[in-house]
Amino acid sequence: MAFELPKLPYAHDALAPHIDEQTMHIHHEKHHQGYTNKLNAAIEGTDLEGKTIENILMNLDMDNKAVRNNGGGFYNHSLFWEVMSPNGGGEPTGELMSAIKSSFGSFSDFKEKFSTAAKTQFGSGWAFLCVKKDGSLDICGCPNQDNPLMPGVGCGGTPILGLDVWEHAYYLNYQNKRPDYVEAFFNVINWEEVGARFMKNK
Ligand code: MN3
Repeated sequence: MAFELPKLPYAHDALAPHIDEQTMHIHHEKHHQGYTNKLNAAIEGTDLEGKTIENILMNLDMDNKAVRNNGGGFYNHSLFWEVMSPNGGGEPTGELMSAIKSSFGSFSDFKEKFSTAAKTQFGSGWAFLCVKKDGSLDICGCPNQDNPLMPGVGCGGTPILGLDVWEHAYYLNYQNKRPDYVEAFFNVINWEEVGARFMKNK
């Protein structure tokens, strides 16, 4: 069974003005579809066919550039759409908030550390909030489509929140002003979904 482009959980214009409709169309239907197609082509007829994307990434041969780039791209964008919502923003609650406080000090300390990872990721890449094996949270930046499920990448946890800082994610609306895009992202974070992912992976 080949990987399929997941449907967006909201309309393309639902995240505006924070993320504009045209960017969502191009990002989802061109970029994410492209990673999906190229991932399927790269695993077809190999022993990776039929495995879950998590299994593929956790056991990845980092020299397999086609699967590293496109499997990473498939997974990262699938996470990205789900952790945003038109009803998002604000702050998390419950056990996730407790974990944020115990790992970073406060929500604003977390926000600053996550934003710094996103703003300072050189070139193309991602910022991730991850759950580690001991249940603590960590933040890392990763280049290109790498993510911390891959061997030796980032902070080595399971990503529960990811922010795409490739220029294709923001350039139409924000041009070179990546910090403005990072700030706007906090208005659409779906903390309910991030919290559910925390509970599942802690
Ligand atoms: Mn992207």
